[in-house]
Amino acid sequence: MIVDQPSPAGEWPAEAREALAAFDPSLAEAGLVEVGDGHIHRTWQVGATHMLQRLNGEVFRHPERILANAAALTAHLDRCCAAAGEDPVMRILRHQSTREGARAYRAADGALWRLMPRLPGSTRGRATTSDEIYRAAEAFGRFARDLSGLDPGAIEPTIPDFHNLASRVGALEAVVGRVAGGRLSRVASDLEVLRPMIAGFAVEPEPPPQRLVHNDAKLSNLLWVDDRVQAVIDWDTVMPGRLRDDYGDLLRTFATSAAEDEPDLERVEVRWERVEAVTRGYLAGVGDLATPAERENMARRAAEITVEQAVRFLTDYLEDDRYYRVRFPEHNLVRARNQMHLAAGLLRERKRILALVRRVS
Ligand code: GN1
Ligand code: MG
Repeated sequence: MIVDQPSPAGEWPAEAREALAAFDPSLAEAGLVEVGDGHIHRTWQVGATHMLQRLNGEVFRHPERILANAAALTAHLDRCCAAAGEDPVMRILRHQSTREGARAYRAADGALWRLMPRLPGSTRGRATTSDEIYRAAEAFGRFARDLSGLDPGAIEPTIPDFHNLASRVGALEAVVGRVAGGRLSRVASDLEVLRPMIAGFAVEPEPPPQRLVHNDAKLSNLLWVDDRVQAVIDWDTVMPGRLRDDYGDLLRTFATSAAEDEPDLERVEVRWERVEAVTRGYLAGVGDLATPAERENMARRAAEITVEQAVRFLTDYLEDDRYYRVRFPEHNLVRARNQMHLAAGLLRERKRILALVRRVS
């Protein structure tokens, strides 16, 4: 977790204090430290005990769905933990109600703020060993297995068409047709590389979303205690989806040791031992949940979801960085090029990945 130094009192957003007072006035004087590794919401650690978050209402048009879904997921996972004899306090995200009994505090500007007791453990910025990667992938597989007992209809999609490549490509082409000059001229050669890659996927009709999956399966969404994954966090995009999306995202983020915004593309290379660790870990986690057809789709998805992510970063670059938080002006372009390069690497390994997914029992 990238935790900045505590901000001087004067720089704390007044709204954060206001929100804390609505939940628990005794927290209003606690130290606030902004946690800076999310792309979407703004998050603060409150003292040692809570996390406070301002939900991004541009990205999540119905942020109240995040809260309703979290309540349903918590209730279900509590039952899973009880059945498995595990301590739910350690694994399960909870939301604290406001003093008036609401699931979140609505500020004067309409934004929703939520407060969550902090779970034990910490996030990690890098995964280095195969064992660590295996455990991370296994945790997301197990998460899907745990959720398989919950009716997908109980969870409302928080972002429609979230992992729909065709609709992501449609959004990119729409912005390409709308903007001119500057940023568009900078991406001309990127579009030349990207378009044939997209065409190569021969966008097939998507199978209907069948399962509840995490939809943002990556290292920064896990809490660790020593060498164990303590909890899967960031449930905002848990919604009906496909196993292949989580497996694909895991390969997108773990197949290379480089970060998704590494500008030196030589470092963005697929490492086979990482691919193996993800595959073995994820399949161990999902167990017999994955059907043979789902396994075949999983192998195909790794490169595709990485192209999808490149499309999303490039779209946002052309839209002047409305969606993802950026740290410098070309950040989204750097991210997009990184993901295109990685996708090409994953495409080269596609057959080998398929053979591996078929082989692992
Ligand atoms: C966003 O904020 P964060 O890091 O959890 C995004 C994911 C992307 C990811 C790229 C709601 O997630 O879909 O894959 O960035 N979340 C949303 O790392 O768009
Ligand atoms: Mg997320």
